[in-house]
Amino acid sequence: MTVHLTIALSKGRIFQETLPLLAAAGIVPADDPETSRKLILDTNQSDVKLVIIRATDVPIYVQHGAADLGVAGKDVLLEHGGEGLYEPLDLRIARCRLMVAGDPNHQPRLSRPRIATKYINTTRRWFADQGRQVEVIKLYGSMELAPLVGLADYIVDVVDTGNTLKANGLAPLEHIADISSRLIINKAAMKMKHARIKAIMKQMATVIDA
Ligand code: PRT
Ligand code: MG
Repeated sequence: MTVHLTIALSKGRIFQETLPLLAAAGIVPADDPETSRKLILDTNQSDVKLVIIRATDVPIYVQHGAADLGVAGKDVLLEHGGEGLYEPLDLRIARCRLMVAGDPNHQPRLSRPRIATKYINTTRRWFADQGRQVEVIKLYGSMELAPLVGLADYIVDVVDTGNTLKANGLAPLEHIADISSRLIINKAAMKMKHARIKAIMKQMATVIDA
């Protein structure tokens, strides 16, 4: 019996850095999502296809079984909450840090400092756990702009080299979490397609440890 597998990936750094891991599992995409407009990509294996979606949508597709497997940043998984998912493998790719950042010389408003972020759940939790009262403002991108125009006192965002913060006169202030991408698996698929998924995980693990 052939087991069909759908793997959810976002294009950009996650797709690029997942390619060698897929290759280790014998899976090679038939198209390049950077140039193709297709949202479903065939692979060299007739029973495996890839769906190319926004990074924040990957856990949602896997949670609902629209994809069996996916690759998502821990930042995205912390924010999603992980419901309906197994997260068995740290792929150690697309690494960065989730940080509170701001202008180190800025005097925050005295009442509730405003934090702009796309990670509203993680941000609320971070400040609430420390008993700090803040107002969280949801943004969808370009968080670094918010402190420059007075929209927020601080931001919460992922930082890699720190060059983006620096170019905007901002600095990392508090370290919330180390981030890397994880293999995520739909809970029902893990049961129904166990042998196939276990084999892929094992083959991926050989290149992660190397
Ligand atoms: O771009 P889009 O809005 O579609 O979604 P996305 O930004 O969530 O996707 P993508 O592909 O950019 O990021 C996917 C995942 O890569 C994230 O969920 C993180 O887990 C991981 N990752 C690793 C990063 C970075 N490094 C990173 N540097 N994601 C984003 N950045 C951005 C950051 O937001 C900031 O704007 O790059 C800028 C900072 O980089 P430095 O090097 O200047 O510090
Ligand atoms: Mg991006």
